Amino acid sequence: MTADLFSEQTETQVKFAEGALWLRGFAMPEADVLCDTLIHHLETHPPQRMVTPMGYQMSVCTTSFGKFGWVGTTEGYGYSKLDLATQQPWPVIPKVFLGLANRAALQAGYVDFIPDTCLVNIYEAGSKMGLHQDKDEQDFSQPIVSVSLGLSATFLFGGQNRTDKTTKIPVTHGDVLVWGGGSRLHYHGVSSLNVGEHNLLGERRFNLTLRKAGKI
Ligand code: MD3
Ligand code: FE
Repeated sequence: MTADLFSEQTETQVKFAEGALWLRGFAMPEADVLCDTLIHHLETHPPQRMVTPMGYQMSVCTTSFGKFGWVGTTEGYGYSKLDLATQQPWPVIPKVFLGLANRAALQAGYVDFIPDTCLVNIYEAGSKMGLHQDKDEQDFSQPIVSVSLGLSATFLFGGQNRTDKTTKIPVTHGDVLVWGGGSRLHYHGVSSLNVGEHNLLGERRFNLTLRKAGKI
């Protein structure tokens, strides 16, 4: 059973769980620059489909910026200082990403958020992300900032247990979500992306996930 509390929501700022804030359109002032930066970046850093510990390929393609990048191999999930495809360090997180993440976190009450990794998830029609927890980071007191660009998607936000009821959050181009505090370890996922065409990104959705993966 999935509640659909937010499909009628029009407020720009919605607290949907303890420590979690949905900032609708918060990234719109930077959205064109974010998209240009990402499209340019992907030319030299082709996104890859990571694998699950069971050896299944994910439907989402990923690449990263920062001191660390998120990787998935049959050895498990975690953070690597090197891009496994190129064996090179990841590129630095662009200042415009850092500024946006810091201001979004502050809006939710988290001061001085300085991410050390930015995961870029690329969804095409049919790509999805099953319910999971983000627990590869060292310090769960640090928030997570997620920026949605391109095609709209449905976030699924659950509870502390995989089988807890989920709430649907319809995220669109320019929306920012900040997660932390009491909901930092809640299960979440993304429903299968619908076919569509976005004027800046085409038939895709990009999601930036900015995190502090390392120690303080
Ligand atoms: C809820 N990515 O890469 S972050 C991921 O749209 C991931 O690609 C989402 O989940 C995506 O791990 C965007 C959504 C998110 C992140 C952390 C959370 C939701 C969360 C932590 C607690 C609760
Ligand atoms: Fe996640």
